[in-house]
Amino acid sequence: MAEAEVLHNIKFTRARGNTDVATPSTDEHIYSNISYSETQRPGSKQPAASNRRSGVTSERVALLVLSVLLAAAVTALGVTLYENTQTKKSLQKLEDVAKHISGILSGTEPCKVEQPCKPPLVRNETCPRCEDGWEPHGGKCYFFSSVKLTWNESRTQCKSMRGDLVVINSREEQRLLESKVREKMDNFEDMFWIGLTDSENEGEWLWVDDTRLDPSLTFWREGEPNNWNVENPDGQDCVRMGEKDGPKNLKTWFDRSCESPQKSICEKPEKP
Ligand SMILES: [Ca+2]
Ligand SMILES: [Ca+2]
Repeated sequence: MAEAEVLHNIKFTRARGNTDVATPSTDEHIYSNISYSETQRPGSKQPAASNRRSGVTSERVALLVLSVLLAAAVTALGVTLYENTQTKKSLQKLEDVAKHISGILSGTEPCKVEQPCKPPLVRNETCPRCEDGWEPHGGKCYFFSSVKLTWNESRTQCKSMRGDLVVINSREEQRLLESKVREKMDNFEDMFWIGLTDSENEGEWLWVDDTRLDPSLTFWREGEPNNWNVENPDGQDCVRMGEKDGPKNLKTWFDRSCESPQKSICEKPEKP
């Protein structure tokens, strides 16, 4: 708002003469012109100043709100950074544990006395005693060979590593091997030799340790063994196992021509 100059006449009155005299006195009037800007008029409303104050107040409120928001953002950022740091620490610990376990299993890292290995990796609070490449379980070491050989060649390979083709003595052992083989198979035909054969007498199944197959502990696939002789006139006298995508009912044994190249499972006891 533009300033407006205002002119005001103000009258001052002064009594003339001696106040002790009874004659009436004559008042002397003095006028004075006083001018001032409307905006400076004492007691007048000052909308411009009020607007400025209002503007300043709004700016302060906005500043206060921004400060609160900034403080909240900084706090949230701090919490996020803290949580990220904790997560990274946890992941690092897990990674260290995984490396330690991997080192123990591969034999590159000795098992420390003050840090005994824990179940289910080992039994009796001791470290696994399998060589590099062998997988421990239940006091035994297993080697899953990816080289495809005849049944006899596979057995020779196992023996060269002071083991033999695997003998399955329990349902629990079959469950373990079925699970391991399922992971390692590339397709439904990609099976593994086990140490079971009827090459001596047809239908008389013997393990490589010369024990007879327990009829209550067999895991033949439906329709097996069938001694199918179209592929080989000698029939099928050796056993391979594996199921890639089929039912998980443990029934994964197939008799097969011993001359057919297959992968294989070797077994030997843990080191004393
Ligand atoms: Ca047979
Ligand atoms: Ca068969």
